Amino acid sequence: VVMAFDEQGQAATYEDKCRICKRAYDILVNEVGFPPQDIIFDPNILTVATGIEEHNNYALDFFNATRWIKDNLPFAKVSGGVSNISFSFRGNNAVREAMHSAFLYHATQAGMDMGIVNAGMLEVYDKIPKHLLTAVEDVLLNKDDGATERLLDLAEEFKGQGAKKLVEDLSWREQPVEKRLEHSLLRGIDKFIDDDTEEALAKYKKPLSVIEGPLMDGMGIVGDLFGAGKMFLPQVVKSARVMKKSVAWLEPLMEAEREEKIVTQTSFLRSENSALSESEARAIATKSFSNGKVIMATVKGDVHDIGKNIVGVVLICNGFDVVDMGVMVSCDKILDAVEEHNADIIGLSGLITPSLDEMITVAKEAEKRGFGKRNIPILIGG
Ligand code: B12
Repeated sequence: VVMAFDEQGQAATYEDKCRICKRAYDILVNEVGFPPQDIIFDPNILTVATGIEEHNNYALDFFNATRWIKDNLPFAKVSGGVSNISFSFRGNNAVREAMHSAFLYHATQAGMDMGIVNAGMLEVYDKIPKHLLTAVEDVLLNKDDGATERLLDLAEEFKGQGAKKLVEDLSWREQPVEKRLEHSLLRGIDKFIDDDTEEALAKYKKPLSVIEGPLMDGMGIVGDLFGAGKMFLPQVVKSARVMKKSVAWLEPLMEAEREEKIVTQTSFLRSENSALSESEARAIATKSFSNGKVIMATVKGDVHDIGKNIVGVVLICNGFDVVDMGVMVSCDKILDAVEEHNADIIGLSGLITPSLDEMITVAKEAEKRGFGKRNIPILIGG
């Protein structure tokens, strides 16, 4: 990691950031033979809105220098310590969170690869109140001489808010259950998720309808914001945890639905044939409700499992026995499990592009092991 410093001190302006990073790059790559893809530049994120005029262009200088580094120093990465940007608003978390989020949004657009940021002090870009966002972006993009003054005035309105306030301001709890679920998913709040899931179940009747309805809708919004660079990885991790908690609350109910069917069928079988023992009848009933055994796994290299888990639950509800192998599962392990469990179906999940290649590998290896001749289908999804 190369910070943009030289014998004169730290680079503050666009020109100095570019010049020092270029100098370091040339020494590392051309003289030392260091691999350029292993260089991470930190071109200094410096505090804006300090009241000192020379500081007004600091954010813009960082964005522009990042763009220049990505265009001119091939393969090098860019990082930075984000919370520095908002130091002049210490004590005013609402403004700081908005500044961090807006800064990250513009910096990633410019090509910033990574950053050091307090995930607890990060607002969802699209959820920043519009007038605050305008004031923050006017400062970050140094729109005019009055930008700092306007943000300082506005900051008064937000004093004492921020991370703490999100938990304390419960006005969103007045909204319909779908909106509350969406809010919890977007903000990564798990405090009310069990209650809201229960309420949604009362409304939607079936657990699966809750998953496929409001929960999937909420995750769709999370995905869109993430894709647009308006939500950041730590926030999405929190959303994913909330989603998992909700699905975990619903899961036993779906299991219970299946168990009820098995119990009914078991007693029906025994009433038809009194020679059958309870366990024999149950085994037949279970089998009659089993459409086959599925080995489910997220393929090697991929950690996404929410979709796989949901599909697993849906399959169970539809009478399949599911062996869930988890995430990042190697080809060999998946295929060994098929043999060990004498499975009927392979289910592969993966959401990142390289997973598609990994799925092809699994399919080819499955063919080699003769699963094709045994008519074992491979379901892929993601
Ligand atoms: C949540 C999430 C994460 C979470 C995952 C948490 C978890 N435990 O799963 C975290 C934050 C960890 C994460 C990490 C990353 N993510 Co991510 N993530 C998402 C996000 C926002 C939602 C995925 C999700 O859960 N959706 C909800 C579920 C219910 O939907 P689903 O997965 O599509 O599943 C449905 C179907 O696809 C299908 N299905 C799924 N599996 C199967 C299997 C079978 C057999 C069948 C029949 C059907 C089926 O049925 C499901 C129900 O309908 C998506 C964006 C999006 N909207 O999809 C990005 C997304 C998938 N992630 C992405 C990326 C890039 C990453 C990272 C590489 C980011 C990074 N730079 O580190 C890492 C990946 C690390 C790795 N090695 O895997 C990209 C992938 C882009 C690409 N083309 O490769 C996406 C598309 C976001 C984006 N637009 O950039 N991510």
